[in-house]
Amino acid sequence: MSDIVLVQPHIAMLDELLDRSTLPISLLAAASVVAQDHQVVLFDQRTTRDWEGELRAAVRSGPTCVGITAMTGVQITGALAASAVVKEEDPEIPVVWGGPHPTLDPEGTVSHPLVDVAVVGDGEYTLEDLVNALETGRPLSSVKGIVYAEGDAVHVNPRRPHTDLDDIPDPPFHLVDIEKYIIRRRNRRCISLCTSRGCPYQCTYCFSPVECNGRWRGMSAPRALDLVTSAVERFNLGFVWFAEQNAFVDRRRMLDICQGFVDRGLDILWEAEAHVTGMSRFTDDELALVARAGMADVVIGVETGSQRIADSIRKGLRIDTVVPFNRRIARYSFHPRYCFMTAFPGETEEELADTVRLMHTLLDENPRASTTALNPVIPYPNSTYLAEAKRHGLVPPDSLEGWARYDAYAVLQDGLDHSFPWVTPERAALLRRLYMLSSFTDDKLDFIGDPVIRILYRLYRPIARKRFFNLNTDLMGAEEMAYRLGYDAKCS
Ligand code: B12
Ligand code: SF4
Repeated sequence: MSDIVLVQPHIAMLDELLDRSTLPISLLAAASVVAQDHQVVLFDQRTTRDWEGELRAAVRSGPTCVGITAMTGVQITGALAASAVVKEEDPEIPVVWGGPHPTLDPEGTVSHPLVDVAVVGDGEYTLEDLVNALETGRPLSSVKGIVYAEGDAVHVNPRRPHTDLDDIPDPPFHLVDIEKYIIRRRNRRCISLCTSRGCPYQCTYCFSPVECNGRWRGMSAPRALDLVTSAVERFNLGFVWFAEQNAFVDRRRMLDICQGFVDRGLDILWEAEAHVTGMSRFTDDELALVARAGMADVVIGVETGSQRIADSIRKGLRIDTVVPFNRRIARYSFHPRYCFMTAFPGETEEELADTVRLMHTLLDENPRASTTALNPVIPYPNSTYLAEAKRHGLVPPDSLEGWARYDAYAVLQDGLDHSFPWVTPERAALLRRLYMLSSFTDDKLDFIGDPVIRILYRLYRPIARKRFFNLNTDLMGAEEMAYRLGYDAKCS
């Protein structure tokens, strides 16, 4: 029998296309404290073939609670399916949700009849405290960092202070068969690790300002180095994917970590996330050290080519600095991947063209650069962007089932004009086509496992690139079909 059962929902977007699933790092982190003195079992809908049968059996054995993680969007569908299984087997077992969606909307989350408790923010000590309260009969009102339902009433407890990342144990990797989660990056064995959380910026559409209100925190450099070194040695890794929002906040710490990788002779490549403004503060020598220390990929949110939109979403970015920044970093060995979005209220055709032109310039001037697909921005619960969207007529979902349809792919499929009142049917059709073409403009889909599809994709790339950058979006029948097939594969 297990004391605590954890469930990682399906992340449908990538599951069907990737050979391997990403490590369920959120659940591993959440369980790191409680796993020290409790039996914990983790089911992953992506990798446990009969997750439902195994979950039913585990629930029948009477655990203290079942914990499930969820982001807004399709993960909620899998999270609800798992919650339903628990309640069918034993309605008395508390179902606890944590992660970005319950953190953004804890009250909405526990208003659902299948969810009892929402954990807000960091889970390590809150889960431990909650399990302890459930086991000893201590009232839930004493557990900081949760929102819970009692009959028709919803109780909102005070927030727990952010976890000191130097205090927490390493992720309890023994809860998973790690070989199932070793993905290939640059043909090296890779898992994700997390050494910092939060972000100092205040982008209106993002989860981070709601969760941490501009507060970034990281493990000390020595602790981060030890975590990485031990995971690299234990799992024979050649690549580490830092599941963090902004690695370039604390310059000294970042440089100490990089110097540590070099001094320890760690033969690893890695990926991190950055903001143009923060990364620009690094001198040439410092960026050279970052490259020497193995940074192979850096993900950078630019979002738009329009200064008006950048200001309206509080991106904290001067758009005219992006091209010089890209030129400057072009001399280093790392590959920047720039993120862009569309479908902002009031976005004009000229502003959309500015975005496409900026994407073109970035790709043109740095052969290592790539851009993400041109995703529509999604108004997340309780974000400032949602408040803005409401002023433009948006009626947000009022149930978990509704939020489950709130991700870029579902919204594109439903029709952007259907989801967002400020998007006309013509613009919705244009944005959907731009999204599809932008998926082909560089090597972003090179991870596709099927070699035939990969070759077709590479052959088509130059055509898509030309059409995208000329804003020539009249799709041919085959492209439309590829889009539909791609969509179905992502979401089935
Ligand atoms: C790595 C990452 C991914 C990875 C893997 C995620 C995974 N879970 O396996 C990949 C690349 C697959 C991914 C995909 C996407 N992601 Co992502 N991702 C991240 C990132 C950068 C780090 C997540 C992470 O691992 N953090 C480290 C862990 C330790 O922290 P954590 O997840 O917050 O977990 C802690 C607490 O939340 C809590 N907790 C979490 N779960 C649970 C469960 C229980 C029971 C308990 C008690 C506690 C608990 O305890 C943990 C420890 O303290 C975050 C940024 C961020 N701020 O989190 C975005 C983020 C989570 N992603 C986001 C988005 C939007 C996406 C995509 C939709 C993007 C897209 N358009 O494609 C996709 C969709 C996935 C899908 N369809 O479901 C948003 C989610 C916003 C939201 N409203 O939910 C975030 C917050 C980015 C952002 N700033 O907006 N992502
Ligand atoms: S810079 Fe990125 S992580 Fe930070 S608030 Fe903006 S979107 Fe969120």
